[in-house]
Amino acid sequence: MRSDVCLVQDTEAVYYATTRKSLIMLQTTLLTCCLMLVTSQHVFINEVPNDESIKPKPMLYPRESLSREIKDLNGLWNFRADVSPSRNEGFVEKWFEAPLAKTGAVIDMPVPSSFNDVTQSRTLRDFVGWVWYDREFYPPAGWKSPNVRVVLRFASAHYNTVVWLNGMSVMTHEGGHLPFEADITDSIVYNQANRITVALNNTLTPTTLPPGSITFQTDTKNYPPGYFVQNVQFDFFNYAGIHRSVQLYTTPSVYISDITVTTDINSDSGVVNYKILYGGTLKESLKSTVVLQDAQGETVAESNSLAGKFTITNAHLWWPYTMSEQPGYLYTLKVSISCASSYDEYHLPVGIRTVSTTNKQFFINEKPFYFHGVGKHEDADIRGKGLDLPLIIKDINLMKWLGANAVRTSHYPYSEEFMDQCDRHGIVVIDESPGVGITKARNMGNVSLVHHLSVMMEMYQRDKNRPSVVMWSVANEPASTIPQAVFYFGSVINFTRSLDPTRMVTFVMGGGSTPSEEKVAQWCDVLCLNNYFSWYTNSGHLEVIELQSNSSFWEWHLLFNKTIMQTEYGADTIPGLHMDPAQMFTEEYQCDMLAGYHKTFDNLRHNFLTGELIWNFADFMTEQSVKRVVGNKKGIFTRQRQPKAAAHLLRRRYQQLSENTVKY
Ligand code: GCB
Repeated sequence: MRSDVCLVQDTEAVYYATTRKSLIMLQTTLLTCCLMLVTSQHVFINEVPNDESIKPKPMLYPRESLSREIKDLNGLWNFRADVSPSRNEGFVEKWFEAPLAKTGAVIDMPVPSSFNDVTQSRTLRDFVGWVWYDREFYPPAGWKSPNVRVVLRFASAHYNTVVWLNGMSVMTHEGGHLPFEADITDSIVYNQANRITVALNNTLTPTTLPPGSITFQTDTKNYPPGYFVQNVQFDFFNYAGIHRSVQLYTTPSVYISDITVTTDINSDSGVVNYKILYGGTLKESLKSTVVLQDAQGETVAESNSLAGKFTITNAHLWWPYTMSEQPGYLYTLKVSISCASSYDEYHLPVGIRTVSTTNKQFFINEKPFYFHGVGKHEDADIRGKGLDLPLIIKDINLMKWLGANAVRTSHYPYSEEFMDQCDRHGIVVIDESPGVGITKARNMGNVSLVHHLSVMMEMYQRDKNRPSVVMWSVANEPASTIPQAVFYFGSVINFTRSLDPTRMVTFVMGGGSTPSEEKVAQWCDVLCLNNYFSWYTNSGHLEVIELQSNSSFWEWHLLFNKTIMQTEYGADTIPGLHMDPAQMFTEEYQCDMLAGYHKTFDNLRHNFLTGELIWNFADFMTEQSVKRVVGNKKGIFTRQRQPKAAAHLLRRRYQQLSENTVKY
């Protein structure tokens, strides 16, 4: 056994390891079959492989209604890191069988939060391996009914998670940033405390998303016993923990399991296509009501059918906030289903809008849309990547203060609460997968590919009904010029497009990509470019920016004949550091660098440039390295969300762009 494997393998044993192993074998076989079907150079996986991990797992966001209750399990949980050399003690000693406090010392750990920065322990900050959480809860007595279904949901936990209820395994999940849940109706016990135990492992391997690796050192002259490091292939701290809410929610036994909405425009009318699925065992005939209400609660369309199409005359379209005095307009789709024994009701916000591109522009509702916004991170002092509602609201307010109309969820899907805000405020989202750092051929094998497809499926399931999401980004800065990238990314892009033909699909290219060597860009709707002229190349030479960015844009456009977006540009800046003439790392340099790029943007935005996103909205934490001074400092805001000089410069620009935008 490779020694790194034990960091991600549990010994409960065999259960998890074998399940994963057989899954991987099945995946490999399926992919081999798909590969054998390849008849021409560019044929990829055209349909969803018949694989459990890639099958749609409908998962409606928990919402209270007449028929649904929610019980929050956020708060302080018991916590212990398994610091044993193998990191496997918890599984060997079956910590899930008893309260954690009985098998060793525990500390209080807030949920949601990353665990890394809440204590003074360097070991915990940099910990790699299994950590354990547990807590108890009492299920409300009213839930004890044959007609109540109880679901345990984690909105996200990073990275591999195993969950037990009262010592029984109820679910496992691979990957951070996306929700997972299990029906625990039959495992929950009434009139007594129930215990949830969670084991969570942050180890990244060549086949995780994002990928990583572990280096072990056995040279005892230079390294302490058991020394190993986690290598990451991306530029942010690998925060871990139960990052988003843990909730119990109920549905009736026959329940609405999924709703898919797509929208269209037909001259002045808005079109809402919907499809509703239900779960549970139906013994009698099912009645359904589907009502579309406007923002005032007036019914504008209704039906008794589980799938259909509403045409709304003089519809209020969903507009980005820079394009309308009434942006982010949301209707509500009120769905109810009933049979003799059961009634369920779910309310889904719906925005009517269309998205399209040409080789020069991006369109929302058939009107040109120019993205001027930010690339971000979910990142803050103390809680790391843990969900933080005050921070989300502050960030949305700062984005509007700036005049930013768009955000890329670099480099993973952000919380549902953040996405809700974008829907409501009319902030346009490029929804990016955790496919960051796919930089080596060994990250593009079959196991990686199947996992990537399954992540795209989970993202699509979670965000498919959000009007703010206009484009899926399947990856950030992968090695898209190597031969393996052709099948890998061709498949991921094709698969994503087949899931969702109503939105655009792209991936983001790094500064190292050259148009003539690029192998994946041909399948993107928008060419997304990251580059750092005068920073990583020609450092300190602001005079090259305009020329180099202009030449690069033209070269890409002429070769691929597609519209282009600048998805990253920026300079590390220590707040309060000043120099005139400007030098790298000063506030002046950041301003001058941005201004250099802006000249090119202004020359090309009436041509084929479709947007500009600053890197980064705020300073963020990274691994320690000689290139980073306590994190990446390319924020135009500090990590505490205070403006650097560049925030004011960008605000003037974005506000001006907003004022000059036609309103509908
Ligand atoms: C990039 C990456 C981003 C980094 C950034 C930088 O190209 O996409 O994750 O943080 O450069 O600051 O180096």
